[in-house]
Amino acid sequence: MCGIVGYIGYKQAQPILLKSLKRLEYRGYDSCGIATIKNGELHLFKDKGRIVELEKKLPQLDGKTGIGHTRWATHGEPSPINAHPHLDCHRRIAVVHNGIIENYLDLKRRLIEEGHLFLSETDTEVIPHLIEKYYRRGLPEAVSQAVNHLSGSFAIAVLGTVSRELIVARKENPIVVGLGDKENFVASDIPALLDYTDRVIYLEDDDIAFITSEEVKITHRGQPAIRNWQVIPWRLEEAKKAGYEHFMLKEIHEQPQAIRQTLATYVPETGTITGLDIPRDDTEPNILCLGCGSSFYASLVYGYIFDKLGYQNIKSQIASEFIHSSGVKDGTWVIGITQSGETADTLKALKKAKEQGAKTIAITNVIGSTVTRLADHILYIRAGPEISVAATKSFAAQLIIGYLIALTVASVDSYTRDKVLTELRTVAIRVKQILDEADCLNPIATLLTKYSDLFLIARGINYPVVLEGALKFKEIAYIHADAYPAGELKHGPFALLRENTPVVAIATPDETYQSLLTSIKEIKARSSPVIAIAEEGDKNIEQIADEVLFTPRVEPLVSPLTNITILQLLAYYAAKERGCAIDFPVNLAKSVTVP
Ligand code: F1P
Repeated sequence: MCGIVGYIGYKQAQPILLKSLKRLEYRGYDSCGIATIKNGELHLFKDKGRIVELEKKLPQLDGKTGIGHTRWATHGEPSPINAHPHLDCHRRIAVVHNGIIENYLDLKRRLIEEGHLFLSETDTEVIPHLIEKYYRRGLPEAVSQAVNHLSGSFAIAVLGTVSRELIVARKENPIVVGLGDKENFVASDIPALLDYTDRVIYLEDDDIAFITSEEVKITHRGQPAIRNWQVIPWRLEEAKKAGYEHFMLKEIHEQPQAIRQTLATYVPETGTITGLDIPRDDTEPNILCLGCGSSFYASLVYGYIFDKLGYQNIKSQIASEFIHSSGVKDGTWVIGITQSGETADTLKALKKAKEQGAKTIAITNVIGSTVTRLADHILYIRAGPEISVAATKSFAAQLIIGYLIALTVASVDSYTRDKVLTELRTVAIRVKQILDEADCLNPIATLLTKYSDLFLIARGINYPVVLEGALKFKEIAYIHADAYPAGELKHGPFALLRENTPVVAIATPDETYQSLLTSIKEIKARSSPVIAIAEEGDKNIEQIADEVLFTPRVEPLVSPLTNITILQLLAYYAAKERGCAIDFPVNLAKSVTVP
């Protein structure tokens, strides 16, 4: 949820920390701060608001060692006092933290009894005080002792005035160490490091790294540990806006590439599917897909894809709901879908499934992310870094993996398999066609901003697509949007339909088309404006809908990829018209690392 950065080397830390923090703002942006050390003195500046605002007020904090933080509040409102870094009583130790310390009230009470002075309402503040309490023979020993007393989840970076080193520790929250030449870096996520290095070490749970400008020493539960570094496959350009006004628009435009790259990873140009890391030797396994938000909606599309390819043994569940359920039977394939690979609810659910004997498969975009160390099998989507909080290209890439698993698990003949693969290659071109004419969607998006409620409907495989579309309207345009399978309207929602409740209907051709037309007529009879998404050349629809957005012809099975592109663009333009902070929606964060 929060973003952590750290630097130790021969350059001034402040500009590096600020630049890195800006690349992590998608993780939280309600307050921020940095601390540096120079000549044994700690310099601190923190405030409410985003990094650009902090930058305007920030004095020059000298020092070639420093830590920084951008926050998504959990304990205590966004305020300068609650912003990180937090300090011990004597301003000798500074800590930034991502996660939740579950036993902080207990620790805080005891530390106060022992005379420690607390300033904030955060759970984090117990950490510098605990380190202070155990400080005898230096910072490394004190940090190692302090973390043993923390329950909950955390990634922390610690700075002390006495020795020139950075110490980081992790438990169930991400943190990576970036390796430079006579300098080293720390960050919650890769985009923060891309300006400086492409070599990283992913820490494991219960690791502590002791970092100087020359070396990185790691211990695991007190014992020395070796962690090999890896090369980051992403380029810096991919984490920049590249001339687009927002990351979200850029990422929607990268959708054809995300589809193509993900496909190319598992399907050579002329061949069949290879290298899909899924359990072998199981006939007709029970499959349960788990995810949150967009990733969960992707899993719902999987259900329809599998069904259409003749495989019914698949279900989906919201990860945070699965946690409270009785779970799964031994041997079930449990597929955890998570773009970031760090979503706490999905990780928790997957862990539970694994403990119950499930065969776990992770679908993720982030190499080395926590889920890749948890699951038995890993399937990477190749979407490139996704910065905007609202998922777009990762959703499309997740769908591609769904098609490939379905084609592998269902007993489809080679003709069907080749046909679907050809359709998937073609759909990237069709999505590009939509993007080339994206501006035409602007007037309809503007029209939608006139209303405070919006309904979206579809039937069959496009039902999860309207759920995902509605999520985009809520997340970035702050328009209340509800999605329904069209058949459900008459079971309740019709009571809400009026002239001021527009309905966006996906009416692209498939076996549900006629029923969908009937639903549209029923809606029109209740005078709600209908905006239909239909295949180009569809004359029927023009007669009944108020507005029609035409999409290029694709096979119904792959239509979620074209239809979601239209909904993403509509939500984007609506948000833009409303002047919303599109990449950084209020109260949200991209990487939800708290359960
Ligand atoms: C899941 C998710 C995203 C959503 C937002 C919050 O993330 O719900 O779908 O857009 O970013 O988190 P993930 O598990 O796919 O990383």
